[in-house]
Amino acid sequence: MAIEQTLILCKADAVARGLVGEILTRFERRGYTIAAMKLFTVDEARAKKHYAEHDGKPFFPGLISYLTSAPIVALVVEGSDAVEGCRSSIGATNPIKAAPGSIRGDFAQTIGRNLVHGSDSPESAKREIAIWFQPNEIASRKHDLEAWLVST
Ligand code: D4T
Repeated sequence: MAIEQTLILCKADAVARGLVGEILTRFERRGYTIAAMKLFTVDEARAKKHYAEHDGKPFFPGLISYLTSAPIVALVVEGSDAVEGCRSSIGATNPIKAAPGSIRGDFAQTIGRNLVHGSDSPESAKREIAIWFQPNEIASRKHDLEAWLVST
């Protein structure tokens, strides 16, 4: 068991559709804690930095205009193996393949409007968290979580 932090973005459609509370609830009910949270109007530079690995792909321009189209909510979510756990709560990238019960499986229809981002590895999480938050904006509860969570 490792206490990890992961970056979650409630993308433009999640905010516009009033689904931020629902999405937070999914993570909180699973026992993850929110270590940081901020509403952003995203500029193109930050969006391109976040999605740098996809630069040059056919869907890149659409992805950037989606992320910059309206306010988003960025979060640092913390908990045991939080990177993988949050990805499973979010569901497959293409909502049509996302299991019912996952966020995308319950609330999204298309890959171009898939509501939520979650970091795909601890290394990506570190890189992405630094794009969206200053270290002093993150309130880690790592020590409380370690005491509370029992590994087997
Ligand atoms: P994000 O990064 O938004 O959490 O999505 P995933 O981690 O699940 O998936 P990804 O990095 O492969 O894709 C990033 C982002 O690009 C959009 N996308 C992706 C798209 O519009 N068309 C495509 O063909 C692909 C592969 C959706 C998510």
